[in-house]
Amino acid sequence: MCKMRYAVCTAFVLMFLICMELSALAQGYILNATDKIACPGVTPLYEEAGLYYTEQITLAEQLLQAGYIKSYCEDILVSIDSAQTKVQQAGGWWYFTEPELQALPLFGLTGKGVTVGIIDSGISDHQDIPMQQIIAYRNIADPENGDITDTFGHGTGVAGLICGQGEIGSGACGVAPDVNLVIAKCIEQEQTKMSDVIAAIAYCVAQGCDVMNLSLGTEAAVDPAHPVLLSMQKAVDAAVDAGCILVAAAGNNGSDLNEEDFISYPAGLKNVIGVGSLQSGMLHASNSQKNNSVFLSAPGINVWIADSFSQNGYMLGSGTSYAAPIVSGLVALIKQIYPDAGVEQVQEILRQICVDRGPAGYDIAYGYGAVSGRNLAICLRQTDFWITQDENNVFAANLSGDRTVQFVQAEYEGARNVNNRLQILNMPDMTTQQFPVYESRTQKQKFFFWDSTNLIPLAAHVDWVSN
Ligand SMILES: [Ca+2]
Repeated sequence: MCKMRYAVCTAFVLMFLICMELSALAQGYILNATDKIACPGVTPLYEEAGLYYTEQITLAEQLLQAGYIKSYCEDILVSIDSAQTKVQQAGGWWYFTEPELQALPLFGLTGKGVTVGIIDSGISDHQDIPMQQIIAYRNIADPENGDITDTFGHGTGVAGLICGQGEIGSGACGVAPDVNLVIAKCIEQEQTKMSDVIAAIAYCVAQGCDVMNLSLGTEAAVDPAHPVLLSMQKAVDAAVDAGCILVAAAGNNGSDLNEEDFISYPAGLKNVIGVGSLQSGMLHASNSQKNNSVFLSAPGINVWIADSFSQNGYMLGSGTSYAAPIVSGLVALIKQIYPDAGVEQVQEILRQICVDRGPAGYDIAYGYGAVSGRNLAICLRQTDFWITQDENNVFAANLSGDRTVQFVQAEYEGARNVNNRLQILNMPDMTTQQFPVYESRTQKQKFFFWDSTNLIPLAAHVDWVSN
């Protein structure tokens, strides 16, 4: 069957090779196939999703007539965040000093064992980015060319926000420093094609990515019924079926185009987590897109990013491009605890941990709200640890299962260990208090963290040895 198809296609191609010089090849076509196609002039974009590509409209038409494809459509351009701006100025660690995110590096959740795909302009060597954690890479537009150097100065910043290991106050800091990276370079300069984004998604799935970051999107208004979006949705659905979580920048046209129906894709596609940007104070950034593609918001204005071009290696970056990777990093933490979590479960967790802002409930500026790493840590660790308060105002920490803790009395006099329950007698008047504890079975010192404002444990740095 395949051979027959190949033969038929070959005949088409022989015919069209003659005509090729006469046709305009600048724009290619995405093919929505009924089955696998092996045919000169046709390249696979995402075979599992039935998506292929050709530069020859006549070939696309012939394949349609012969029933090999259900439809085809013109490829469209996708841009790295057009409004992303970078400023040569120090600062910008606010995103890690906000109460909602400040405890993140301490939570013992680092994304270890999770793989994040970065579909962007490549990556350049940077002192804060753990290049050894790159487990696979490809130049999507030019697979023969192994070079994935960041030629635009965007992907490196995105990578730093996901897994940068720099110090707060000097370096690029990410929320999931131990993740593995897959680099799918599909952008040389500002723009790429939707077909390359589809091929990049396919590549990331094939490399076993748990999470994909797409800090890019369509700039011009696209009809939601445009066939290219149907193709893109097929690619997203196939990736989601494979267990991937896709996170995308919602776009930066909030100020210019204050229309609710201006949606950037892929953020606007079903099952893609669209991210809006926040400025200092965790407030909506005015240029961040306002529409129902925004699932939640994250810091994205004047954040300190790794930069491959500036002299000191850093810039202040702004745009939803830089909000999305913070969410991708947080999703990696979710995947660390729940490796099999699908997009619906991840979305439910994200809904729970967001801090509602703006109009009550979901709104098109903040989505479900401002992302909170602190709430995420509580959410992810709640099965390990909980706190009770009795009538004498005694707080007790309990561990699930047969685990026990022994409090190091000398460290904090207001607590004691009673029947393997950690009792905290006098709550310290601090937002977050760190308590060292020993786990009896391993005798290893652990820490947990306590939010005395909300009387909730931020069980962190507790890498319990399972039975
Ligand atoms: Ca709201």
